[in-house]
This record gives sequence, C-alpha cells and structure tokens, in this order.
Amino acid sequence: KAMAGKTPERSFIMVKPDGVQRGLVGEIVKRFEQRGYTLRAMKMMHASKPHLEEHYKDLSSKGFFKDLVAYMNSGPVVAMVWEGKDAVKTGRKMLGETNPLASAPGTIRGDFCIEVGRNICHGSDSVESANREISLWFKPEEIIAWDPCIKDWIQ
Ligand code: FUP
Repeated sequence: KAMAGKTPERSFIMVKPDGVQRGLVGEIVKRFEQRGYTLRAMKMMHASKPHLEEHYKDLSSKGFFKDLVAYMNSGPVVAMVWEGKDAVKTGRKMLGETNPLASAPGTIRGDFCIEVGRNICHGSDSVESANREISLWFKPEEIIAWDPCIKDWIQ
C-alpha cells in the first residue's frame, strides 16, 4: 500500500468558539471525514488564556493578539487531530484563507463566515506547527491508534 512504512501526516484542526456557538462542529467534522481523513483525537474544552497565548505565541507582537485570545477564550472550542495524506496543506485548503472574504466558496470559511476575527476554525500551517500544536493540546494517550481498515481504498 502507498502509505506502508510511512507515518501518515497529522494536522491540528480546531472549531473556534463561534463555530461551536453556531452549531458548525458537525459540518466541519463531516468535511474531514468525507474527504477521507482519520480522526485520531477530539475534545471539547474551554481553553485558558495562558494556554491560548501559548498556542498563538508566534502572533504575540500583533495588534490583534489580545482580542484574538479573548475571542478564543469566550467559549468552548473543539480540538481535533486529523490524519492522512497531506493533512496539513489539504486541511488548510479545506478551511480557506485566514480572511474569510478571500476564501473561495466551497471552503469552510468561504461557506460560513465573513470576519477575520470570527473565522470559525483553525488548521495548522506546517507539519512543524502541527506537531507543536498537537502536543500542546493533547496528551499522547489521548491520540487513539485505531485502524480505519474501511479506508483501504484511500491508503
Ligand atoms: P491562520 O493560520 O489562518 O489561523 O492565520 P494566523 O495564524 O495569521 O492568524 C490566527 C488568527 O488570528 C486568525 F485565525 C484570526 C486572527 N487574525 C485577526 O484577527 N486579524 C488579522 O489581521 C489576522 C489574523
């Protein structure tokens, strides 16, 4: 099989508080499931400001940083690990652009939002960030090594 011997790529995908409030958790999960990615971990949590500051530490000098952390702390999020071929880059394509107005229809942001400060979902921007984010949000034992053998047609 094509994936034999390789560790499949993983991305950290998160439904942000506005996505949860608007009832879009199922819609976002559905798109990753239907595309053929494998769900490895998922939890709902109300993340603390220090945790969110760590998650977004690369943006700490930005003018919008304080508002971003307050928004992300305004309600629960749903944190997930999705695994499969090219999960990071393809996951970003499925999400759309950071600015929803620049996101093509058919993408998650392009279909469901219009505000950069309320863009409903997060996806890792590189394999390195994915690994950092996955270990920030999940303990190793929370990542489940089940075998989705039904997906032999993909991998
Ligand atoms: P992304 O990788 O798409 O999440 O984008 P960034 O890491 O650049 O930004 C993280 C979050 O900061 C975005 F999802 C929304 C917020 N943001 C703003 O509020 N204003 C901006 O001008 C840019 C980003």
